[in-house]
Amino acid sequence: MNEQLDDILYPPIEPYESGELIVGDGNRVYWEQSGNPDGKPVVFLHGGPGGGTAPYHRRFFDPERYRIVLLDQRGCGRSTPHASEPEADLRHNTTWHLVADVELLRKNLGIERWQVFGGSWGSALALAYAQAHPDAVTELVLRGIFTLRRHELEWFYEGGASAMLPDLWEDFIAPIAVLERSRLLEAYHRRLSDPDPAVHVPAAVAWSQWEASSLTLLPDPDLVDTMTEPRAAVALARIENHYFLHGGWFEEGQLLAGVDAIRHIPAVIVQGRYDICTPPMTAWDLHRAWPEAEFTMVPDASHAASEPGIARALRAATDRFAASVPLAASEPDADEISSAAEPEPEPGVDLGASAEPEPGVDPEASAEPEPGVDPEASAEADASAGADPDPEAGADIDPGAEATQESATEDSNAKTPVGDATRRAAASVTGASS
Ligand code: STX
Repeated sequence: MNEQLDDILYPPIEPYESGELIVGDGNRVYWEQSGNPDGKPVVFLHGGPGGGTAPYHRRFFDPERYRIVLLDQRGCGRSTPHASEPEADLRHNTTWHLVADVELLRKNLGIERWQVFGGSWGSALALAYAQAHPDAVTELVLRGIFTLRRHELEWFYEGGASAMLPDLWEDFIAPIAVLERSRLLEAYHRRLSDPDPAVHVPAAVAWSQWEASSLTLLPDPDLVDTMTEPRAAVALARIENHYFLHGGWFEEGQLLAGVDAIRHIPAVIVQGRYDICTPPMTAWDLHRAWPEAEFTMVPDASHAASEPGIARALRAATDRFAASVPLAASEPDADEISSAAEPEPEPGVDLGASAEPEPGVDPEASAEPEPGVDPEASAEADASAGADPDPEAGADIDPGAEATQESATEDSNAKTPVGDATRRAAASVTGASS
């Protein structure tokens, strides 16, 4: 994380509580809460899928006004079983399992409605969640929009982006035999699912290095190092490849077609102009489908939430949505928030902001970042996608039901105070950011 980011984001904080949610199928999902326990609830949806959360993800939110919830999606971060393990089984890891996990967590934390914040894959998951559970969402803050349509996946994993990064592309295809290169997602799947580490580790490292190298406008060696560490790389590559081979279990274009279900929800879309991983065409398509959502094209950024222009726009959005939250008050009325919100000038090019400016509220007033501490180097990505629960998934998956059953028998979805050990663990997490 660069120094500039310390001037943009809130100071590093530690969680006041954390736990594991038993979600069924043997999976436990790590979650944590930080900020103000009586504040405005927000859930952070990380990228990849398979990227996990990082401590700096707490810093997009005013800790005095927000009750900040982070979770590591199935199979990554501190959730178990970890997808890097030999026995990892991804059959119970799909978009619709994750949507159900987020909803189960909301209920278990006793939160009625929350803001959903997600970039990249996190934006896809946020859209999917909001479209499935629109009444649970107060606002959406979306970055680096990704909807997993065929041409988005072909752009990044089947050769399109080689036009921009030909040198790095050579490294990406190096583990794949020439005769297999016309179907790279499938060729990678064969290697990533091979139980032999001599086969799956180099493939995962090449996959994650390709991704890491594309996320920032200027090279970020720390980010590349973090994302190519073998355990993190294997989880990220296996989970991403699994999701992308299945098109995220979406109908083609489902997340854009589903916008009607959520267009009444106040939303902000932030997109980097030179995003190679999730190029601006998708954010533009979302903007066209959803003109009421505020749209910002950041002129000097690529993909990562840790890029200064993107981080600034994201913080401006969360500050604005919290501007009317009285300090030390409990959950505010969502309508009040959206009507009192005041857009603040952003460095990006504003291509169609629709929020109503109202005089008198200074969203910056209570949000002074403190310079000085570099939490953890990382880049970020999260995205969310939303749509109807998959009919295909519904019958045999039903994660909610299993979760209830399992938590009833194991009784371990109870909230637990954060002990010293947990605090230390939380402070030392270095998984791929976003
Ligand atoms: N994947 C885009 C995405 O969500 C296609 C993403 N890429 N890298 C990340 O997220 C992390 C930085 C979170 C690992």
